[in-house]
Amino acid sequence: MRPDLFSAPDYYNLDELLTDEHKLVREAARKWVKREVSPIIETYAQKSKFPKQLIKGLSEIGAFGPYIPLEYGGAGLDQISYGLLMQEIERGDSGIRSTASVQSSLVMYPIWKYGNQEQREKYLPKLASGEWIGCFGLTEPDHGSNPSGMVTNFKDQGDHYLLNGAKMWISNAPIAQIAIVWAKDENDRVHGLIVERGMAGFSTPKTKNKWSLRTSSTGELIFDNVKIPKTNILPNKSGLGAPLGCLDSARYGIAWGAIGAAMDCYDTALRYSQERMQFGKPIGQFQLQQKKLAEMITEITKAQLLTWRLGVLKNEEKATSAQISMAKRNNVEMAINCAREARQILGGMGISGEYSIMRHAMNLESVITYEGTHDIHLLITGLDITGLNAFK
Ligand code: TGC
Ligand code: FAD
Repeated sequence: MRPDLFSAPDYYNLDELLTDEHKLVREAARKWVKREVSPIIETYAQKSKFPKQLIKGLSEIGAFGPYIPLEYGGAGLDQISYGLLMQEIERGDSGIRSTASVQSSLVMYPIWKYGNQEQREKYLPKLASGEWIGCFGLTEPDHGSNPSGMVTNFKDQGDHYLLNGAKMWISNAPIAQIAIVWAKDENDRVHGLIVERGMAGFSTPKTKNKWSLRTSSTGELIFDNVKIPKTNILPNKSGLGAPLGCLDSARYGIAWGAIGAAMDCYDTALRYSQERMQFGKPIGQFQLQQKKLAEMITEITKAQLLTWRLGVLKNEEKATSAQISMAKRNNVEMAINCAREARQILGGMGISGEYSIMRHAMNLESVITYEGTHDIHLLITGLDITGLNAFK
């Protein structure tokens, strides 16, 4: 891959809305991505391998538990800093952002919010430092968009629970020490269980042959009569609202992350359009290419404004789930469209691993599907504005 010359677009001077702390956090992440991610990421994507050596750096820039309090090893930052971290990491690669999203919002968050003090002290510092990696099991082979239908279940055996079932499409599963697993009790109530690698009957086969998110390790979670100590249930919240609450936090991070991928595509295409000569002119001088670039920066700017405002609402604890859905849906589609247009501006070079664009385009096909598909988020907005539920 070519040297990383990224220069971030900020067409509406949004930097003026950020605090010094926000800018410091972003700058540290941006430098880390340029130094550690960009030089190696194409090779790992081609090999479909997770670059484990990045775990330490992710922890050091605060990407494991950005908003988790310092006392548990988190970075104690606000929601805008969390968003900026996801933006910068996904500017490098969506798969690496996925690793950080899952660790922070889908593993540390439920332990922090729904766990007891003992669980927080046992797991959070190890997850924040990257000593342990976690994963989150909600999706099942027959229940993706409708997790309420899940069949994974546990039975009370007196001194322990017995867990059976399977989860699929689970990010980080093959490399995780712990899994937050959502399963039904004998009364059909959903609970979160902390399942640890090494428990008899628990396995995590790797998902092979992905054309997307190739730097993220994806797998299944199989539970065959796994004995779960009773101390491993998350005691402070149950029902489907518990996993969906974690998704709110992760979807918010993805809304920011997608902007990062779009900014990288735009910046690459802009530079290429100024350098690539055809018909004796830089291709950026042709109206058709200017239209693509002008529309890209317009959509990126709108997404930046939407997401910054969402961050303010999140900091004030006023952001609704439906507002988060709107931002996830809008920004990921915006990023896919930017990747597609940028790829065309680069002509044949657009499909080459010399540049990041095709990798972003392929990654974003997962991002538009996971954490609630594009259609599901539209229906969440539809429900919110009409009061009529398309899911029931
Ligand atoms: P519904 O009856 O609407 O709700 C059930 C209960 O949940 C509450 N709730 C929420 N709570 C918090 N946050 C939200 N966003 C919530 N949405 C709903 C709701 O109030 C209710 O509570 P209660 O107390 O009344 O029981 O549920 P439904 O069965 O009709 O389904 C609604 C639907 C379709 C919107 C929802 O299930 C959904 O979002 N489906 C999409 C599934 C999804 O997003 N899966 C993601 C899996 S994890 C993943 O993809 C990780 S990828 C990570 C990476 O690599 O980066
Ligand atoms: P389905 O639910 O079968 O949907 C198929 C199509 O039908 C979609 O277009 C959908 O929009 C549409 N559809 C479904 N219901 C409706 C409806 N009511 N109205 C209109 N259209 C509808 N899950 C986890 O739990 N943890 C993870 O870490 C995780 N990581 C992932 C990583 C990757 C790379 C991928 C690809 C997925 C991951 N997922 C994870 C799973 C992801 O959340 C699901 O793929 C997603 O929720 C969609 O479920 P599904 O694939 O079963 O599709």
